[in-house]
Formats: sequence, structure tokens, C-alpha cells
Amino acid sequence: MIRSVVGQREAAVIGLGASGVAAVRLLEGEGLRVYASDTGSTPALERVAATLRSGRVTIELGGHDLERIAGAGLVVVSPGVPPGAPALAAARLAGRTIWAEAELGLRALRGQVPYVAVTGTNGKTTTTALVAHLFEEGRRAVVAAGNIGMPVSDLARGDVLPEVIALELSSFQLHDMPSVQPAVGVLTNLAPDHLDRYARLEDYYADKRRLFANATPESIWVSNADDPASVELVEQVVGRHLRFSVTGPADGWYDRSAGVLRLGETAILLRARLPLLGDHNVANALAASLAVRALGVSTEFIARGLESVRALPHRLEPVGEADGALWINDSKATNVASTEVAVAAMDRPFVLLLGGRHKGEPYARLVPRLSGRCRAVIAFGEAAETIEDDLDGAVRVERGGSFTAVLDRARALARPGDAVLLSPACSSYDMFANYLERGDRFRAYVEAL
Ligand code: UMA
Repeated sequence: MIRSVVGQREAAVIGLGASGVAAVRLLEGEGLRVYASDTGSTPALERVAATLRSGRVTIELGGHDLERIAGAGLVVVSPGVPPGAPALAAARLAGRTIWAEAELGLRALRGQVPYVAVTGTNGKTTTTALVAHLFEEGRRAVVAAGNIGMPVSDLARGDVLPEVIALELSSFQLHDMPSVQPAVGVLTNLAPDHLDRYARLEDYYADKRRLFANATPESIWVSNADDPASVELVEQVVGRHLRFSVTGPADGWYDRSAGVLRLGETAILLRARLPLLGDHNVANALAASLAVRALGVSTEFIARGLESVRALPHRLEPVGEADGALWINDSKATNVASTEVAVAAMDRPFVLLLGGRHKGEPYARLVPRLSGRCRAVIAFGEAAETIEDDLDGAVRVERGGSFTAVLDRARALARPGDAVLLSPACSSYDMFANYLERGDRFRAYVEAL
């Protein structure tokens, strides 16, 4: 089927990150000739190129041969390549078929494996991981793939296929996935994002809408009843609609007065037994529960799965207690919106560690959620002074020096029953290699105590 699209020509792969490499391997495995290129030429890319080059595979680093791409039978694009990139413009101008790597992977699977596709602005990865976890609990052979980390093309090349895929899809991937047709499609929520890539918010939402492009009356959709933008987006979509809500009755909902998660009238689990922090995670849990329930996982297995789930590393992840305070690693929060969600999830007084490399967003947006609830903010890194200015007068702010000094100070300020929350709202590049290293240092400190 892929062969018939490529014809006698070669296939072109744009970008050689995880997606591009997986696409090259899949296409070569199909017996096709491949031209893959990347604008980068780092030593890491050179090493990757050396492992891929073969009689059928040509690799070019440091730029794209636009003419060659324009002559390809099929162009496979990595999600990080923006639609306006010259390589894609050349392919479009020549009228070439352009597929996202995820489209290629799904085509290679030829409909043999049903998938639950999860998209939305926030909560995609957590919901995808939850879907996979609940399927596992229900004894289904499942793999989590897509934006969450494993390219679908790698999955498709494997010898043993799973029974079902939990597939996280970003708007970047959906842009070039004309045949997407999930067994269940989940939309977690919508909010402005990626405005560095999309000229208008409508364009971003339009890519999200592509999840529903092949809807039929048999399709099953799960969406967020509490989010007006999601409600509007799915309004005209055909199929069976299941909705979740943390504010009132729905197909999956949080009965707050009883402290219970419900599917319809059926009580699934006490909120207190779901080991994830914050209402947003209750919403993610309800979305995942509805999706797997629609594919036959029993409420008994769902309840067990929700109870045994653990936070993903670096995302509101409780890492331990010290002197009676709970230390929470949310190092993945690299923008103010993420930190806002984390702070809203705090059900006890907390010391907030805020800082790193400033990304231009004002921190004042956090003030309504900090006043009266946050014991102190410790501002650190390059952003420290801006944070101090933005929060001035609304909450106690102290300036931290080295990361160890910041953690020592947090320990001194937190009282028994408090939380110490690392949710920095900044990138980590001023002090660390990445957010993972920042979170790992936080965890190691707590473990050493
Ligand atoms: N490049 C070109 N030409 C261009 C532009 C870029 O050659 O004009 C090259 C870059 O030099 C680079 C490569 O393309 O080498 C970039 O590829 P990529 O950014 O698509 O990276 P991958 O490693 O393939 O990772 C992608 C997803 N990345 C993005 O969407 C940015 C990963 O999601 C995903 O896990 C992976 O595929 C496997 O499916 C990451 C992500 O940040 C986690 N996603 C965004 C998000 O969640 O917000 C959408």
C-alpha cells in the first residue's frame, strides 16, 4: 500500500529526529529507496546517519535538496518541521503526497491494530499513559506510542503487534494525517499554545479538528464538557459522544460532594484513592476511563487501574516526605500556564520554587492562586529578579542562589503538613542541561534526606 503511493520514485524523509529515523527504517524495510535529510549536522546526527546509510538509503545533513524532495513519490515529515519550511513548500508546490511519520506508521499497520488517539492542549501525555495503564490492568496487550515518545513507525516494524495502541497525537502530527480514524478519539481540552508556529489560534484548533476528519456514525469520541472551546469543536462531529466533567453530571464525572469519580451513576473510585494531584488529573482520569470502557474494559479493572496509577516523572510527581512536608517535582512545568495548574492542585500550604531561564511571560498571573495559600516563593536563576518584581507585595518572595541553597531554604521554610513544590515556570537551561536534570537533582536531594 505504501509502495503503491511511492511508485517508481524514492521516498523523502524530512528531519532526522526520532520520527525521521523510524520512518527511514520502515521505508527501507518496505524495500523502497529513501532520501532523508536534516538541516542540522551535529556529531549526534552524523552518528545516526552512519547507522542508516545503505544501498537504498541516502542521508544528507546540513540542508535539504529541494529538487530531490520535489521529485519524491512520497514525503514523510517529522512533527518538529513547521509547515512553512522550504522543504515542505517545495513538496507542496510539486503536488507531492505529504504524510506525518505517524500516518506512515499507521498505514504500515494496515488497520490491524485499533488505537485510542488522544489529543488536546494539556494532559495529552498523562491521559495517553493512563489509557495504556488501564488497558494493562484489563489484561490487554497495549503499547503507548506517538508524541509520548515511541514513533508509530517503530511500533509497526516490530514482530509482535499489540492488541491496542494508546496513541498521543500532537497538532503537528495531525496536520498531515489524512487517514486518521481512531477506535476512540479523545480531546482533553483546548487553549492557546504553540503560537510561535501557528499564525492564528484558529489554525492551531483546525489541526486539532483533523482528529475528527474521518468520523462515521460508528465513531466514538470522548471530550471535555467543561471546556467551551472543546464543546464547540466537537459539536458537529458525527458519532457517539461521551463527555467528562469535574463540575457536574456527565458520562464520566467527579461527584465532588460525595468525593467520588463516577461513570454515569456508577461510582468508580473515591477521589482520595486516585494518587494524582489536582482536578485536571481527575479530568484526565475520567477521559481515559471513558475511552477504555468504550472498548470493553470493566469498571472493576478501571477502578483498580486508577488506584495503582502513578504520576509521570517530573509532572506533579510526589517524590518523598522530609520533616513532615511533601516534596513535589513538577520540573516539566516550563511555562506559567503549567505552573498555574500545579499551584491550583495544591490542597495545603506550600513553598514554591520558581525560576530558571525567563521566557518572557509575566509571573503576575500566578498572584490570585498564591495569595493566602503560598507560604513563600523562592525565586532562583536568571528569572529571579523579574519574578521578585512581578510578585512584589502579593506573597513573600526570597531570592535563592545555587540550586542546593534554594532547596536548603525551602526545607527551612516548610512546616509539617506543607508541600514544597518545584514548578519553575521557566526553562532550565541557565543552570541545567534540561528539565530532567533539574527534576532529578530535586529528587536526589529529597532522597538524601
Ligand atoms: N528539521 C529539518 N528541517 C526543518 C526543520 C527541522 O531538518 O526545516 C530537523 C531538525 O534539525 C531536527 C528534526 O527535524 O533534527 C526535528 O524533528 P522533531 O522535532 O520532529 O523531533 P523528533 O525527535 O522526531 O520528535 C517528535 C516529536 N517532537 C515534536 O513534535 C517537536 C516528539 O514530541 C515525539 O515524542 C517524537 O516525534 C516521537 O513521535 C516531543 C514534543 O515536544 C515530546 N512534542 C510537542 C509537545 O508535546 O508539545 C508537540
